[in-house]
Amino acid sequence: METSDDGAVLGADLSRPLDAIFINAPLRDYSRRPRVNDFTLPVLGMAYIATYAATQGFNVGVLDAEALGLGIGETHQLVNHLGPRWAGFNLLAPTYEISAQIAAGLDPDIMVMVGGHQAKAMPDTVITDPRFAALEALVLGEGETRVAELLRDRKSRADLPGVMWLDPILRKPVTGGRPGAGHHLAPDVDHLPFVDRRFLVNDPYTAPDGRTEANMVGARGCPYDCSFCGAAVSANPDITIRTRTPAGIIAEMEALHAAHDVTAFRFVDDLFLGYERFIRRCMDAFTAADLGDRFVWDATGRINILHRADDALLDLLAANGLREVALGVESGSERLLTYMGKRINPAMTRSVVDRLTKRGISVKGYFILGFPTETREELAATVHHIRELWEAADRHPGDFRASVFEFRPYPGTPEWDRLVATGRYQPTQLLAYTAVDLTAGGLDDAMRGRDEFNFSVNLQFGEATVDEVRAALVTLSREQHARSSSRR
Ligand code: B12
Ligand code: SF4
Repeated sequence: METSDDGAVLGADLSRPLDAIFINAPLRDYSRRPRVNDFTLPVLGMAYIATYAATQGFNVGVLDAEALGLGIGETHQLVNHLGPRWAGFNLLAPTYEISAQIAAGLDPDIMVMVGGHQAKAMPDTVITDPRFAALEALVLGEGETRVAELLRDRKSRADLPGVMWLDPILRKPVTGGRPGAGHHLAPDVDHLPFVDRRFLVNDPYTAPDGRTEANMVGARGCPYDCSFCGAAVSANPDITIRTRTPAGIIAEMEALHAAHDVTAFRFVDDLFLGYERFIRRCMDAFTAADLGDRFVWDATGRINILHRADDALLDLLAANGLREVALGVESGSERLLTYMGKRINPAMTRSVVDRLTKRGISVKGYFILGFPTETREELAATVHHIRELWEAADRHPGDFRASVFEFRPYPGTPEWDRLVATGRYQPTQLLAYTAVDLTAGGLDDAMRGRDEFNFSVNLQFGEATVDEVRAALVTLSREQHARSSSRR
């Protein structure tokens, strides 16, 4: 396998006809304002699909236009130049517009397939969008096995569950599926091949501390229903929640270590440390494999679950190499946390951060500012909460990092439905995501690394104005940046 001449399409053999290129759209048109952050997480979902398709004999590649900082024109020209049979898109709500513009620039004889959260949330809108005129298949949910079937034969879409297209005569969306094909909706995560890293721009990569790191998926789906979240259970009725066997997870870690000398791993799942029985099973296996002596790893978790965990379990997580756990703290207001359906409160968070950082486990907390119904006082409570969590961590070996976002609505989520039901917002307004430059044209060091996350629908959802929300976001991000720089 090779990359294309300019190295943009990864994993495909360009000397043979291409079956498919999977395109991750850029978040904005980088030909207008260049990308200023230099790191982004890998597109594991597309790499899973490409890996599986390659094992079925197809010649496929991945074009991660976000990671490469490509413009819209550059992206479709590159695909047209290579002329694959299919082009595939992972549609996320904020990248829908740009994906559609790329699709509109493709040669009409390249067949298009789409998947991802936005495809699932608004399938009819996507299918009838004239820019997706070449769309042959919209795949709801996890794509590995259905994509391979489509590459084998476009007509298989009639047999596949959760695959939609536009009836050419009636001009109406149609859904395929025959009895007995349900297994396609939840591929067996223990039998999928390990992600072939040749499809990824930046994984494994060398971290500033010199370690080689890789990202992994250990579980799929989340049983919680946080009102804002694209991964919320009610927004993903198709997903069967599954965890991989600890033995399979360890085997992938060992394979990455053997092939690339990876010693740090990051589980980017919706929720990895999601329930106690799984955590215990996994930690028993990690202990038996002596992972804590050789590797470190980061994972997503839940405050309520870690709050219930006893000290011995937290000790075991630390001993097994848990370096940083990412937690959705979201707000310092108990009322707002209840409104979001978080099932946590600020006192629980304080206790969990204290108990983890005491053991040398760092915490990355995610926060949302400007949430619907948030009062100015509640916004101030969140700012205060972040500061007290910083102070708590200052007393301990583990660190606390705050990652702060402006609220954005995603279709399909409970919060989206609640906003639309107020009658105050039209879906088109809620979908009008625009990139916001908080980096002063790339000069502000503190905001540069987070540029990809600074986009907004520019609507006021709580009591504070959009400008007030952004001012708080910039203040907190700068403080965080200063703290991180001084700890290095
Ligand atoms: C890692 C991650 C990233 C990475 C990689 C993103 C990527 N494009 O793959 C980075 C950091 C780059 C990222 C960026 C963003 N992300 Co993100 N990200 C995630 C995270 C945590 C895990 C994704 C993952 O690897 N999952 C595991 C794999 C196996 O699943 P998957 O990616 O969903 O892929 C499967 C299916 O979706 C489908 N599929 C995927 N692509 C395709 C393509 C075709 C053709 C087909 C048929 C099927 C198909 O098959 C795959 C295999 O089963 C998710 C959380 C989540 N629930 O997924 C959020 C999530 C997907 N991200 C989200 C968002 C909003 C973004 C950003 C727009 C946010 C931002 N900047 O603030 C940007 C988009 C930039 C971009 N163009 O990539 C939202 C999406 C919400 C929504 N309704 O759109 C999620 C759900 C987070 C959340 N909880 O709200 N993200
Ligand atoms: S915020 Fe986290 S816990 Fe809540 S639904 Fe999303 S992934 Fe699950």
